[in-house]
Amino acid sequence: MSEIKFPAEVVWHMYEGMLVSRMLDTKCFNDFAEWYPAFGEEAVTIGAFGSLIEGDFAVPHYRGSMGVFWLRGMSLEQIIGGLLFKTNSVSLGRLSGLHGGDFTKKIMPSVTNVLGPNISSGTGLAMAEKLKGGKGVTVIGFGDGTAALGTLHETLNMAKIYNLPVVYVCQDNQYSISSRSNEFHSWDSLATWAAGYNVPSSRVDGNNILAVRAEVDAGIERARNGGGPTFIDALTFRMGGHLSTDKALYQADDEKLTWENKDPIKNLENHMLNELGISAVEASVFRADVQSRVLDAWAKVISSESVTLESK
Ligand SMILES: Cc1ncc(C[n+]2csc(CCOP(=O)(O)OP(=O)(O)O)c2C)c(N)n1
Ligand SMILES: [Mg+2]
Repeated sequence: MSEIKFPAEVVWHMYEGMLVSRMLDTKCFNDFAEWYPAFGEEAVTIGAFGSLIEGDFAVPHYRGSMGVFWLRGMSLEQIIGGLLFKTNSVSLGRLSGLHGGDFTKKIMPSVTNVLGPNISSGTGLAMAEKLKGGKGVTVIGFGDGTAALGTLHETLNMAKIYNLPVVYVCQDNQYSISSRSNEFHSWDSLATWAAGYNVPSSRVDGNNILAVRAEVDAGIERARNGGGPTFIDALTFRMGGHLSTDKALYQADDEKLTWENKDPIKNLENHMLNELGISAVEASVFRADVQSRVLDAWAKVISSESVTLESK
């Protein structure tokens, strides 16, 4: 990781974002009957959306979306309010926490459980921005399973033809529920597909947040300067089942271990210890602080007013 340089405060912010995501997921995993965690995929979500500025648009994949909400300025209380159907939630309980968003912060909600439409509607945002002559860039996240749908292929072609300011980031965790992506994709890397539509594309180590962010930054710059779309296949691994009740018995033990050793949060911590000269104690104090902020916000929100039929 050492070859890619970011200012120390940017690295700390990435670390904080990954911890917020991991801790919210852990709480949901433990407390809810059913949850879809992004364990192990935080470098993709936090890396891909970390450079967006005020006029840009975020269109996150459902898995790990809460980390993106936080990056875009939603408070922990608002995010948790969305999970618990509280009156402080942006949608007043009409959208579940994972599928939420906030138009005022230019975060497109995925709205339904149907996969694929966020790719086309996100591309529509990029087209609207271009027609208006704005400088905003759209980053769209989606899974490797979702990438097999026609939506991505139609929109990639269109984005190229219309030279749209958009970066497509595939959160390639190698699984669609229990199916292995190499069983349902004809290419090893989805970047090959995008290249077929003449869209600049690459595969990046999705467990290295510095690499993800650097690659997405290049795509954002291309888009902002009128260079059109970019496609990034961020290769990562779903550390665990599709949802909390799935024990992922179809994942091989040695493979699980290999990827656990590549945990993106530990990866960044090692970089901070070795390159930024922070101590293990500093890292653990910081982790504990993020955890208590998440748990305090949760305790505050859980006892607040819930949405009722009368809520407006
Ligand atoms: C159009 C559509 N087909 C199938 C499903 C059922 N489904 C829900 S999550 C999921 C897995 C999607 O895999 P991927 O896009 O790789 O995302 P991941 O869950 O791995 O993050 C599927 C098939 C759906 N919600 N929508
Ligand atoms: Mg997947």
